[in-house]
Amino acid sequence: MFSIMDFREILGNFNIEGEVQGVKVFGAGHINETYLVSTTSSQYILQSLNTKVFPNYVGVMDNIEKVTSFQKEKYIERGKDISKMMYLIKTKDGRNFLYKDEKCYRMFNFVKDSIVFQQTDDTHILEQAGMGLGDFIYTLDGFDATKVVEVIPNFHNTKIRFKDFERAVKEDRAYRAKDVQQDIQFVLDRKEYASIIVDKLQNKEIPLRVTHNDTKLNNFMFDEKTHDFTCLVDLDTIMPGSLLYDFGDAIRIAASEAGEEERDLSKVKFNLNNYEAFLKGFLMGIKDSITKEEAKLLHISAKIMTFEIGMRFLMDYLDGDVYFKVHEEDMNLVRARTQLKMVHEIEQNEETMEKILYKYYNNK
Ligand code: GN1
Ligand code: MG
Repeated sequence: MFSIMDFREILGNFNIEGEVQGVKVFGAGHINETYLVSTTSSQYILQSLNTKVFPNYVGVMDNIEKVTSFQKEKYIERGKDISKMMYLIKTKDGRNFLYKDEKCYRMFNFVKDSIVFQQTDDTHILEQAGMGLGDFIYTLDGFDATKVVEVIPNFHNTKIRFKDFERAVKEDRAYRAKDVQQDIQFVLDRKEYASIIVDKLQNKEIPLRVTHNDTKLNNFMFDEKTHDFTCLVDLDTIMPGSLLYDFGDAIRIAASEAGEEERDLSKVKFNLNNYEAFLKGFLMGIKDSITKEEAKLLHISAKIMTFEIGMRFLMDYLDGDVYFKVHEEDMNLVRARTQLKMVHEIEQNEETMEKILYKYYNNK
């Protein structure tokens, strides 16, 4: 438990308005600690960034500052409401964050009257989410990707993730491999998925962009009343990447009928209506900023990104839960299994997914 007193000193360093009235735990991320701070005149998000996952926290904060400033300018040019985007609240001495007791604290504005959804089959929400992501990439289209640092090197380099996975299987640090042989084999049998996006990026067949890199549905915010998209949160992994990372990672949750931690695998199903709604919104949001090569791979990206995270969860289970927060002993295995089941589901639906893609993307 914590009290406002614990936060008083930290909050005193930031440029916030009003007297602090309350601080409560907020959100459901696996990596950072997040709090909602209420003052007499406003609300803010305070986060302590996990410096073990992000040792280059200076780079993380620098990326966020650069990208949100660029976004802000574009919003103003386009007459869009900047209170509907996330930006940094700096410290009183003008810094992006406060480093205290080996922790990196940063604050953001709280986008008012907004909510998140863990899961939904409401096509308005999904179309809005797709449009929001498409618009995010569209807005950052002119941003030079070399201006942001790769804060977690090779984060979505699925080829390297695959090698790491093979290492985890071989070392079997937590002595768990014997019980999950089928899951391991499922991953090993799909080695070819790992190179599809990475090779195209390396060969420059698809462009390197600035991407979000963590686009699960609960990182999208919506207006409480209209359920229209407001903004994307969790900007730590903003890095150079491919839009296919973002689209695929979003679909793996947006088009799943169950959550990442569902134990009943019969509930883990791919929902084509959800996929269609998200895709439709995405193509509207991104306008003509998408290239033909990228568009051609949109449906495939869902399978690849789901495969990647399934492999990461299984690897962490084999390593003894050293990366993702777990609240039950087998949590990483449960997460791995939902994701690998989703891969199987996507494989079954791939042809239909491609047909739906060309229903909306006509620019062949
Ligand atoms: C982590 O920040 P959070 O908890 O939403 C992870 C993502 C995974 C996600 C799976 C930096 O995201 O890559 O897709 O868990 N972020 C990092 O739920 O590893
Ligand atoms: Mg994250």
